Amino acid sequence: MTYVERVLEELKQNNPNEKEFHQAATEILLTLEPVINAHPEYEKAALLERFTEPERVIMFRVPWVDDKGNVQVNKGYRVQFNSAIGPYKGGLRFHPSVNLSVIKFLGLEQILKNSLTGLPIGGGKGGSNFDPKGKSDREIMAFCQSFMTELFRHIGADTDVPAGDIGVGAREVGYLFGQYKRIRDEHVGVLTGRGLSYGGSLIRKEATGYGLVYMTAEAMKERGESFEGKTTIVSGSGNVAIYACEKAQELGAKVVAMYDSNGYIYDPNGIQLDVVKQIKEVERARIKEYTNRVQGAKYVEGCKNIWSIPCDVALPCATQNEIDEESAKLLVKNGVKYVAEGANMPSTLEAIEVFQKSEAVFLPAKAANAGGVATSALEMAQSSGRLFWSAEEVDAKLKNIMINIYHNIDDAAKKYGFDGNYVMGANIAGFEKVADAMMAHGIV
Ligand code: NDP
Ligand code: 2IT
Repeated sequence: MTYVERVLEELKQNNPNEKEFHQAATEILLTLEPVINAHPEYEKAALLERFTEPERVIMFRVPWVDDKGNVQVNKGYRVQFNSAIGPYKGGLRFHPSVNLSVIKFLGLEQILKNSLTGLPIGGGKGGSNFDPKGKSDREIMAFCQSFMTELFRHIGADTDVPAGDIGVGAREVGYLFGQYKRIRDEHVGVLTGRGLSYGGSLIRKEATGYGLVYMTAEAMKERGESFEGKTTIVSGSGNVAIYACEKAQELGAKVVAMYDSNGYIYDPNGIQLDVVKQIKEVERARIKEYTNRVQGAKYVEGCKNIWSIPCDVALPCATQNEIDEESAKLLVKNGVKYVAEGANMPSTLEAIEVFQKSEAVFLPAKAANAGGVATSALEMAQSSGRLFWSAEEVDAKLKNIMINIYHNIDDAAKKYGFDGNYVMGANIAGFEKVADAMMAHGIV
């Protein structure tokens, strides 16, 4: 048994029932073998054992009162995974499926993603099993205030800087920030994704989706191609999906399908994004509504069959494991050329294997969706410097970062003899910097 295999085995034994965490750790650790073999000192320093164990896990009770006067109790989490290269950084997810395993998988991914951005940010993630769907603004506020009343003591602009993720957008970040400021009496960059009137950055809202498309466009350019005329599927219809769709359309793609957790819309004439924005961002309604407003579009109950629609480009932007082996095989059979992950871990391990064995270019989440957190780091830079950059400035920096990440992961894959294997390239390129910093810090 190799060092990597032993650590993975022990991780599974020591963290039973954390299936998402096991999945992310398996994907990462097994690809690090070449780096580990080149550095025997890592095993002596128990580097991988430390890398896969969060520095700190915070779990807390979140009590709040709903509109009927009933007391509700949710679970709150913050996993401060790794601060070797910078303060903990990563989003908060509010979704009923959130548990410790989900937050740990996201936190582990975040360490390497943040490293890939080239900016000084460590890895963390948090959230709650609270379900924002169907709640009034007052209920959302009550929940966010209670959540922050515990979280505030663990975070700080130089310690740990949360942001949004599923179920946490501008509204939630606003309530969370308001409560932090009230308790601490400090107007600082303790959260990113803030509103533009109180310290946020232009382009942060668009950054993950735009960044995903910038990287995919670079991969296309390297192959003498572009988005122009490419039939594209964007799953989800939240923050990442909407702005991935916007940028892909701007570059000439024909986006034909999107979904929410109830079902998908198929519009052979190309999705009208202003209609989706109105339904999702303004009305917070269901995507099904699209067919009442746009002629020729159809709605199909259930999400999975979206991947049976033939496409050139697949951009999964909803949630983990939304593409399983069967869906991956269908996509490949129908001739998909590019799969770029906007969501975190949207492909199962089996699906990744199918893509890797195919002709398709596969850009893994921790590289392809790094534009969001990279722009969060740009927001942190603006906060500390008391600056406000123009949209053009931030967008240019974002694009540059995404192009750099693409070439870094491409180079790392080539360096170890795995040309075109971007899963390997991303894991290795992200890990090298974190490993170097951890070794420099001694046994901590
Ligand atoms: P949003 O809450 O804005 O949107 C999530 C979208 O995904 C919604 O359309 C939602 O549908 C759908 N969805 C969520 N859970 C499921 C599910 N179990 N099955 C089917 N559809 C589902 O979140 P974001 O757009 O911010 O996040 C999307 C993904 O991108 C996540 O994986 C997140 O971790 C990742 N990500 C986000 C970043 C960011 O900056 N926001 C940065 C990098 C990655 P419904 O409304 O019905 O729930
Ligand atoms: O998964 C992610 O990278 C995010 N949800 C964004 C995190 C951030 O701190 O901007």
